[in-house]
Amino acid sequence: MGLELRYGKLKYISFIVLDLICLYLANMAAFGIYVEQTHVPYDPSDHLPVLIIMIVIDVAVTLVFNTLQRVLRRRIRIELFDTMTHIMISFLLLCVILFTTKQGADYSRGVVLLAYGIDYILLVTVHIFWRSFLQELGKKSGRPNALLISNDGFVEEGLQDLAKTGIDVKKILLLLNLHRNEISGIPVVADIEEAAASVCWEELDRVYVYGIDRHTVPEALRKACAEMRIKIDLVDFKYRILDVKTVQNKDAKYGSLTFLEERRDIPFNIRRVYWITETEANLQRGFHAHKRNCQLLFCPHGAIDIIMDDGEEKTVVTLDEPGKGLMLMPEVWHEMVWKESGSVLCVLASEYYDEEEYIRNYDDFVAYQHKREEDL
Ligand code: T46
Repeated sequence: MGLELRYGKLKYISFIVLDLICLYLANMAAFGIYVEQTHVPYDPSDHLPVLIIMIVIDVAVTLVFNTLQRVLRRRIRIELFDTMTHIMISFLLLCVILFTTKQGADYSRGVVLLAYGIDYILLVTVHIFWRSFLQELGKKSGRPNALLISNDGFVEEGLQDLAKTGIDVKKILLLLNLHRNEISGIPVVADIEEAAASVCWEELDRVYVYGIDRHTVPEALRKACAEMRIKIDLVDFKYRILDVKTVQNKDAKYGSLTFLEERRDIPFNIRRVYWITETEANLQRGFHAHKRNCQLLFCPHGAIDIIMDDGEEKTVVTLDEPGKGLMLMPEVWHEMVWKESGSVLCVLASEYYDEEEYIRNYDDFVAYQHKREEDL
């Protein structure tokens, strides 16, 4: 774990400490300049009560207004603006406090004004240098650092895939989390807020979505990524064959039992279940794609071919045993062909039935695919 704390808080704290040092130095400099210019016989300790109030205000403004929120990825313009906002709020609060409590000596106003001016220049400079230093430190491994968004069913596969492409997954967000704290030594963030905070503070270079529908990426995370200018990459797959757990009794007369568990085996929330029965051999159904619906198809009895087409290539998977499941992602054109009469198709779906969400014309499907690619 090294020096890194949850939320990258150490970096946050380091900026607060630097801000306080700047404030102190700015006050000392302002006091020195003021005394030298005006030749007033004041001692620096006379300024101490005001300085303490300034420090308290500084910390409060940082925490309450979250003025350091984007400090790790600020560009110069944002740096100038955010730091100015911080200084202005602090200055106004200080004026109110000094006015109401009658704190400070006659010269305080001049020193305070000068101190905030010097503080502004110091803060901007220190932030820029400290940020570059931290970014250099973060780049040490030379490999991109990523947040992986996935779910229990697909996370391990996602880690392996990303490792092959030379990406260091630093944190994992599980959308359907069964209270796992780490996977293969990589910490699992507790919730979406923590993931968003990680994006803001951990200098992550990439966010990968693996094995879940792109529409389920939480809004808070989208916003954090947009703010930090991090692109959300979708490690897309069109389908997966799942080995559904089957309990085979030693005595064949008891048959076999196959079971699926939400969250453990199925990487989406099940909103709907349907099944197709009383079928003839060679029956053809389907001929559509879904915009959002993720589905798990299985055939507990008989054999059914599922023909999938992503607009570029066709793949056929035969469901011919109860323990074979087909996880079918949205935006895949699919057709089903019954190989035996009486075969049963069971489907678990992530969405409620909504005809608007179907694409039932192949040309529309191809056009939709092209549009999606352009949008990404
Ligand atoms: C899919 C494949 C594998 C409903 O009213 N509610 C439902 O939940 C469903 C699934 C269908 N319907 C109605 C809509 C149609 O009027 O049932 C009728 C037959 O549906 P469809 O022609 O879409 O059936 P299939 O076998 O072509 O497709 C079905 C699913 O609809 C589809 O989502 O992926 O099975």
